[in-house]
Amino acid sequence: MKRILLCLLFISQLAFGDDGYRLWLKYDLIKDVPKREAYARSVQFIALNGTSSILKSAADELQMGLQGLLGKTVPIITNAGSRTGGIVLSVASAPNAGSQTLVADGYQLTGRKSGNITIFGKTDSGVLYGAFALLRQLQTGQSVENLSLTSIPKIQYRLLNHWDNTNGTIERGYAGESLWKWYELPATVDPRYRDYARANASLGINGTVVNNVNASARFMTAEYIEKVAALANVFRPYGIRVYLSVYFPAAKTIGGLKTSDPLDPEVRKWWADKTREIYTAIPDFGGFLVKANSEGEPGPQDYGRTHADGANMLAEALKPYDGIVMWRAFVYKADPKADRFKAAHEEFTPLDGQFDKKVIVQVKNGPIDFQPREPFSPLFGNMPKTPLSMEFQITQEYLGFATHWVYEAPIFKECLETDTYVKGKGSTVARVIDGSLHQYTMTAIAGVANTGADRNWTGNPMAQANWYAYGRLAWDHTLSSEGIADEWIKMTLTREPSAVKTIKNIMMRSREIYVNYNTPLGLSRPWSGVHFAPEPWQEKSVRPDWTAIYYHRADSIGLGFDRTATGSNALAQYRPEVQQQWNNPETCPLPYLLWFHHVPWTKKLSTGRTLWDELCTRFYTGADSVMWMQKQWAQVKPAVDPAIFADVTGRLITQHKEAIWWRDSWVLYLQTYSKQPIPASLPKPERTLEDVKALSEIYKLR
Ligand code: BDP
Repeated sequence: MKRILLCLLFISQLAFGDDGYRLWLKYDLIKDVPKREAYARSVQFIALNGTSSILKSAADELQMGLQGLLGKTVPIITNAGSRTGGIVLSVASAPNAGSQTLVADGYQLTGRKSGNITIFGKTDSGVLYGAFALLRQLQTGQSVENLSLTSIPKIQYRLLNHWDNTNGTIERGYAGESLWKWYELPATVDPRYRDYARANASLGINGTVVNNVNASARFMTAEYIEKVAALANVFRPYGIRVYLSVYFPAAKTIGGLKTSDPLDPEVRKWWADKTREIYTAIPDFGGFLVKANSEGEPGPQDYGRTHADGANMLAEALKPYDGIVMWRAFVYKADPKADRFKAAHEEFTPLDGQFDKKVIVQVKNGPIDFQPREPFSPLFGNMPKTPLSMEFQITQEYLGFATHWVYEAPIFKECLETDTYVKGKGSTVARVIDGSLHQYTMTAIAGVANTGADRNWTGNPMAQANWYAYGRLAWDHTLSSEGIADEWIKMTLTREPSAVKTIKNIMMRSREIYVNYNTPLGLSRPWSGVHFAPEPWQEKSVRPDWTAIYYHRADSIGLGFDRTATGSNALAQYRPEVQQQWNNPETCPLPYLLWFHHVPWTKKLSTGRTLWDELCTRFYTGADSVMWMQKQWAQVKPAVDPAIFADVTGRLITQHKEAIWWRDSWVLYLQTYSKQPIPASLPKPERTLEDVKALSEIYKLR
């Protein structure tokens, strides 16, 4: 009877399938027996000579990983002595690190057939990252004999930003409630926090901002500091520091002061005291992230002070500690005549050189707001005296939430690899943020997290790849999107070569497909609301730059935002070489065309089609390509877990339906201006403009 029950339990687990919880740290048994045996010979012990909690995490992770991958318990010993055939963890520089000397959190893996595999790190964290790198070698089926691998992070602060609220909701979160159970903390510490830390450490992420940039002052109260300290205790052994988003007027709202003017001595004292209180509870606290005078959030300008005044006040409070201020540049005023594109540059470049050494200005990748495709922010390269950090969005606010499959590495790479030309050719955005262009004293990168309490962390299992890709690029922006996808697929989904190839192909094309049915040719859609339903017709809002028509500027003549000298002249914020690429509508690359030009409907483009025909073609091709994704995905069925397969299959059905919805909405709406027929080769939408409008209205209902 007992046997039957056990059997049933096993079968039901099989039927249940992979729930995605283990992310890319699955550590499933390596099926290739000769390979597994070869690995097993090289890793007969783990020598840990040290007691730090981070080194212990490294040894524990290796032991757990090897148990799963090789099916054997590898003992942790304190000293390898003359033994060979094991893994040695060593906090030291490798004897012959070659051309790359180990710095910061870098690691080096060395191994010889007859000796040991040594994981060198200059810091304990370096060893931890090396341990994960070694596991990655095994997980992706690479040899560990004659190992010689050195890797050094190009950016110093590699953070996730969580837009999580005290009530458990996540702003722009699509994977369930917040991971942080504020009501239970600090007494109850969910074991999941540790798995969160492991996943991040496996990528080299070393900091996390736990609360929303639209911050609650509650995080500055003793009650919440204690809760955050409990999280910090879990993250510390994984080399992850916690940071907090700041509600700028906290000195007034919870401190009881009459003002929150950053130049007021009492306000400054309040922040200094508050910071001391935080450091007493969290000795390795990372610092503050601030959204001020942005989208209705209060800030120093309420007192006639500048962003630099506000940031420097917090920097002063942090002076006795090893903490930093990350001051966001995401600002734009509700001015109907202004171009939101220009706002951050106008506001921040005059302040270059005025920020304290502890301040880094955090800039979104594009000048507007995480659009499916945006030109790079013109702030990059234009603040040589102020360290700038990059803010990417991993959560798919404008990318179809958790239903649409969009692999984001190409979005991140596209921005990082763009040339700003500020110091001649080769002055890429990546070189701005890794500090090499202006010799910044501090470098940072942030990704707005896509995690939530859903069992599989990210809602759509394929969105795990975006967390993964962000982390890998934060460590080393020279890695390729394709290489990262390859690793992730092998660690997470399958190692069957043709399935790996098929999935990688879908991933690599997914972003362009999305752009085609959503915002082709440089359209954008940062209008107000939930950022999901198409609403290109939206023309009323509390502010003009929260309407759709503000961005696409459709009229009887054409479409697009003229940002050349005849329009807002936002292009002037870029170097002449960049302007040259974009300021001529004849030569402007099509992906950026409508970002910079108001183009007549009948204008012939480089494709040989008119603007109108090209738009229609892209909307239709994009929507049809989701069917291609479906067909490709169907082919990998035998190679991936059945639960994951079914989950993604379902999401692709929804994605296709919604892609058609986006296509129809744009085409039917723009047609009221273009007055052109849909090209004969394309089928007509099966519904009217009224139908799609009604559909979008549903999304506004409570
Ligand atoms: C926008 C989001 C909004 C954020 C804001 C920000 O729609 O929820 O608060 O950015 O980054 O993309 O501050």
